[in-house]
Amino acid sequence: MDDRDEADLDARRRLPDAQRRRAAAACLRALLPAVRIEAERTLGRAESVAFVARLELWFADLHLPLDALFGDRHDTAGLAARIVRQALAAAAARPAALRELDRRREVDPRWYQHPRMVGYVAYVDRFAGTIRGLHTRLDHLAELGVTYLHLMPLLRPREGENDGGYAVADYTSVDPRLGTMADLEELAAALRERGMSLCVDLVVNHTAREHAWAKDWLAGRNSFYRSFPDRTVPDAYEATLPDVFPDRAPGSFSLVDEAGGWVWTTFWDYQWDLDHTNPEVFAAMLGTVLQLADRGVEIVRMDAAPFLGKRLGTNCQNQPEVHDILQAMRAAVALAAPATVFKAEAIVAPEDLVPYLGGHPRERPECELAYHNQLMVLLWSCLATKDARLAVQALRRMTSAPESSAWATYVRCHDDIGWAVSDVDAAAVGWDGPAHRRFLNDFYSGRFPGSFARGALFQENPETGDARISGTAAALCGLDEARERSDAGAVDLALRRLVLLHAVTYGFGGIPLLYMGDELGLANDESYRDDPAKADDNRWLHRPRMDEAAFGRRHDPAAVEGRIFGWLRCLAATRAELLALTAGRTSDVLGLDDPHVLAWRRRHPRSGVFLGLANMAEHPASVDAGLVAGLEQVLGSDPLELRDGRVTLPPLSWMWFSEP
Ligand code: OTU
Repeated sequence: MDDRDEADLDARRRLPDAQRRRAAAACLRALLPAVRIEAERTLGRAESVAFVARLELWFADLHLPLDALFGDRHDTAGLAARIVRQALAAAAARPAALRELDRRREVDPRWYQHPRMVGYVAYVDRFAGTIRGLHTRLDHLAELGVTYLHLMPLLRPREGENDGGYAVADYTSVDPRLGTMADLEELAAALRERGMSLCVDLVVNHTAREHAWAKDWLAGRNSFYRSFPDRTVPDAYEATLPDVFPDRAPGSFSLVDEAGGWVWTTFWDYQWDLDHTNPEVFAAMLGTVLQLADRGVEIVRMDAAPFLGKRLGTNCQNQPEVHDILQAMRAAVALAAPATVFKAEAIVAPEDLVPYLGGHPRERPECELAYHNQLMVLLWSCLATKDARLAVQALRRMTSAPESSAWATYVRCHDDIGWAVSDVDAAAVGWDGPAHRRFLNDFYSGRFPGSFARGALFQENPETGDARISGTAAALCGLDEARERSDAGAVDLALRRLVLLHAVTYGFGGIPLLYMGDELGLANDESYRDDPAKADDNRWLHRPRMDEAAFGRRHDPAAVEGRIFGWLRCLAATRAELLALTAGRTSDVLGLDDPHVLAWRRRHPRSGVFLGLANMAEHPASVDAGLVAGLEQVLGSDPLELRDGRVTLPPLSWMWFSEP
């Protein structure tokens, strides 16, 4: 971007909206007659009517961001016309079964907000060996009430180290170790049969350096990446760039070779950042999404979304370009495959998060879903401090997300936990932000005296003292430690913690994502150390293989696995019946007189109030009985007990209430 006039980057974004919309409308008028004819020819009468209706609805949402991104150097009208034709071709190639799905989704466009939604996240190989093998796991998913399956990256990665598949060498084929595109298509169809939606990653920020685009770029045949002949520009950017992997991949640039210069590598050195200021990159990535959508992928997880735009003097995250790219992509995909929704993977500060859901001063369609990493981090903070104050403070301060969106709520995922606790929130409860984050690392790595957790520090930065945490949910909840000591009381506490966290994510109003293995309390997996392609990355600690013996005990109410599994089934089944858990409306987090209790309330015009209570302390807590007046308990770790005008909450207990 150093060759562009940085001062002008926002010139088009600053124009009055009305003026930008008029330009888009004029462009659409010019385009429509020809597209009408082409659409009718390729799609037939009925489908073409729908396509044109979508075009009229979405065109401004495509044109505005394209113009902001590329308008200073490219002809926006020409570009928009090209993207529309790309979408039309994808619409024409869309299989009949997916067109039927489009119809259903157009009737019920907020399908992803239904309380029946429950997600499951798994590595294909670690869960089921291969994509075909997954068919034998569908009953398991159905038992857990799963309606959404996120398979970790499965497109063909580079050989050797590949960051768990996030270094893609070919977006058009599946990792041959896992199966084929045909297998994926078949799986998507089998999932649809059972009312489950397939979610797949789009690694949009970077490709593997072995990708054909990178090879062509090296040969001078495209300009998909950028390189810098010496350290001048990289140094200028790095002055304000935080390190994502400071421990094993410091810096954000890597040397291609003496002649090739330095290329942008936010993550590992074999992951080359694409140059998203080039419209050809946009079109190529769009092609990838459309292709996946036409195979039956319904949810596209936009990996590392915050990093798509780079501006000198910033941390190069959450820049305006990022939102323009996602919005333009959103509009283009809506034209071709309206059943598809986007999920933003933006693990950023709370104030930067809501824009990914389209929550800007003027709302714009962007991603329907985004990870609620605040809730995740705060829940772990609650368990360590045995107190809910910070969570109450931070959740109350969050801006609400657009009504059309849904949070993906989760306890654990395949990544480390980064302590995105804001200094402002910490200060508001009388804590020091950096000191609290240090405490959390000490606590979850097990070095804090009395800690029950068995995590490991990830990417410790000796310069800043920052670190993140790896480890399975069970290990972080104390189960590994308790089992090692064969301490039945400690096992009970660990299970209470694990179920408590899930009771919040399942009851918070969003799509709860269950991470494979957590339904059985799987332990840390140390075996990654023996594999040279994994040994450098301790996130593999919490990416275990499905343990068949543990799996076999899932229905045994006396076994640890059976106890967890039973609760998760109950949470999903109960949730499905509670209209107030429809995503989209904000949960009101309540300020109570007992600092140990996290309480949240949701309302739905058709079903009234839902109330959730969670006692984070390891001793009893209580709340005013008035809170539950007129409500009935629908689920809970313990039965409701009223004493002296208070609801008593046993240690680490949780309860769900609803209007009868
Ligand atoms: C994502 O995570 C993936 O979830 C990781 O597994 C990948 O390694 C990475 O992208 C590269 O593809 O920094 O520590 O705000 O938090 O994109 C993990 C988003 C990461 C980042 C996120 C990234």
